[in-house]
Amino acid sequence: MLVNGKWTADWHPVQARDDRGGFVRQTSQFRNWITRDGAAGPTGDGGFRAEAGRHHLYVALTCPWASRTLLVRKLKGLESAISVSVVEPRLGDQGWRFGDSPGATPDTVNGATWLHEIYTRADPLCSGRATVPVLWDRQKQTIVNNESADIVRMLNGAFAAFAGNTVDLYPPDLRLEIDALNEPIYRRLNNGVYRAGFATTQQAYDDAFRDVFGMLDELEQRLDGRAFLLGDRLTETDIRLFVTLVRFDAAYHGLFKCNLRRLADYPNLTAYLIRILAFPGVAETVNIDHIKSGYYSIKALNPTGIVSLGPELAWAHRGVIATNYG
Ligand SMILES: N[C@@H](CCC(=O)N[C@@H](CS)C(=O)NCC(=O)O)C(=O)O
Repeated sequence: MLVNGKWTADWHPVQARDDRGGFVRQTSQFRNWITRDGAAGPTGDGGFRAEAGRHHLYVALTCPWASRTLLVRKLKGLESAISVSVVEPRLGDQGWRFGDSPGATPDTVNGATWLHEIYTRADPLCSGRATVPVLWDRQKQTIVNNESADIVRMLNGAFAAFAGNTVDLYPPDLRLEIDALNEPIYRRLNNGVYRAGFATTQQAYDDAFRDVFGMLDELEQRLDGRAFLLGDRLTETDIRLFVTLVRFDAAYHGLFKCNLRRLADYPNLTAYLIRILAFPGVAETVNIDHIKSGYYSIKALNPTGIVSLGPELAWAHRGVIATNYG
């Protein structure tokens, strides 16, 4: 992580824990908002106006948080307005690195080797973890925001003039329901799997494990007879759930010890996953090779770095998974 702008070599996935040994996620530091007219958003400073070609998104295909933003960029048809760089799947001794292995790209905007250089370019005395996603502003030469939940909202809301369609993932009539459902899905499932995987006490693991499977059981019931979480429209909440489901059997079931059931054992959730994968462009944002090699490279959990060959993913044989991001 960065300390006053200098990289310190002791990267470890768990930098903070609560008094019961539970994993505590760092809060994101850059919280400006891109808006249609450049006015300030809910947090941060103003001056970040939506413009085609002004912004660049840094992502890892391993990472569910980054994948949320990539997915929204696709579903909104913002590919020509917002460019993308994809880091190498494995975290190195200086965190995320740019490269040219299959599915990864160089940093075409700042020419960086390591993602942490983007952070110190934005703030030379920056401290904290250099996480993906990062939304970069070419004009101001700084990071707009590094919190995926914010980036998802701004890509959906501020870029209407540049979107290739009229898809709205946060429609006004569903906002209350979306916000209400996002909270437990994040706490119990999106972050719950990390709390299980990175727990440092049995108690913290047990609590997280129960949260994960309690939530999956509830969602399995909720999807009985419904196409999407809030009815027949795909919303932001579906995107947030999808990125965890698509990684579940490949990474969380084995490496994070979320192994009461596989996702494949939930018929409604599996059908739902396949339904979302079938949207044009969605499968391109999913790279199982990056997901597996990325998670299994976390040394604290897997010192040998050996990547599991299984499990077989029934939905991945339907030709819906691209191995390269294009
Ligand atoms: N709150 C952030 C979390 C992002 C995050 O934790 N990303 C992970 C990858 S899944 C990361 O970049 N970790 C690098 C590190 O912790 O040093 C968001 O949702 O945008």
